[in-house]
Amino acid sequence: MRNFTSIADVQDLNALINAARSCKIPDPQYKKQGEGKTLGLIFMNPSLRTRLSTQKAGMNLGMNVMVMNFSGEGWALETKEGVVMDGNKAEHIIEAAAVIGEYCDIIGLRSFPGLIDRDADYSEEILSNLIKYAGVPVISLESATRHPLQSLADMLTIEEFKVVDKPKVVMSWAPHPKVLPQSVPNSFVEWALKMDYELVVTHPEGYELSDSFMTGIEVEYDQNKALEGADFVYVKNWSSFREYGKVLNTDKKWMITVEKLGNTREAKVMHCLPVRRNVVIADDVLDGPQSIVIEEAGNRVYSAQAVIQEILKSI
Ligand code: AN0
Ligand code: CP
Repeated sequence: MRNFTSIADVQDLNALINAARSCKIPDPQYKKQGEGKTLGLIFMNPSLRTRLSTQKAGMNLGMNVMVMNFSGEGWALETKEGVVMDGNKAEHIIEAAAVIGEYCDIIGLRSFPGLIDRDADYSEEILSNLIKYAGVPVISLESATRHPLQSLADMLTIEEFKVVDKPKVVMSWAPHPKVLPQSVPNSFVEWALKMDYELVVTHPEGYELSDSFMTGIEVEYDQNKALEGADFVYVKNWSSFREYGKVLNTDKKWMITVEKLGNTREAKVMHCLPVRRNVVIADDVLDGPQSIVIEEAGNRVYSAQAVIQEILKSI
């Protein structure tokens, strides 16, 4: 593996999940795998889990890790080619990417969508320019359209907690006051589709994800019906793809509560975090025995470690 930006970069998904699982068993060999190599983590947006878990994964592999918060601390970046840079953007990504590539052996990038121009977001301008000009492998730390490290941790978590061979996994939209990316749900269905799961997506009308992610996936607009018999409920808000970047619905009835879980098979509840309590998921669910959100976040270290290990093999 050279870059890790989507499931398409993964040759053997089961092997990668097993590698992540193995990373949980301490092994002195790990520290040697990244010795002398530098991991640079570039954040255009805030982060808790991705920043700390990927940094920890690099440290577990004996790497030097540098983290830079670009927004506020870096120069304002131009990404369009051929422009006259007489506005307020001080540096072009052509130079910035190449320079970061001089200092790092692997680069991680977090770059959220602007959620205004759908075509620009879905063309993954920043991520693809970084890959083009950095000259070293690039890992997505959540891009405009995907969050593959999260999805890998999610698959690992489902594999660890499932009690039937083919669990029913329901991805449910939930309300949120802010405009959020489609990256996490896009990515989740892209990965879950490759697993042996019964996958159902539920959301209000108007929240259909892009066809390019949803082809072949069952949508049930009735949340209660979708939740029937679920083994896992993957909760997430996203903004509308069709009416791009708009909040169309804030109906509190979509919040995940203990009552809603009543017709599931004692479903485990997942969320990538950060989660707004009593807006997205009720307190009694998050504080109750069905929530596995902390274990899920814990798995972020091992999913990042397995991906970095795989990339280190190629450099
Ligand atoms: C981000 C999102 O929804 O994509 C990051 C989640 C990992 N969430 C928020 O901005 C609240
Ligand atoms: N789940 C996740 O990626 O969290 P952060 O945004 O805090 O990194």
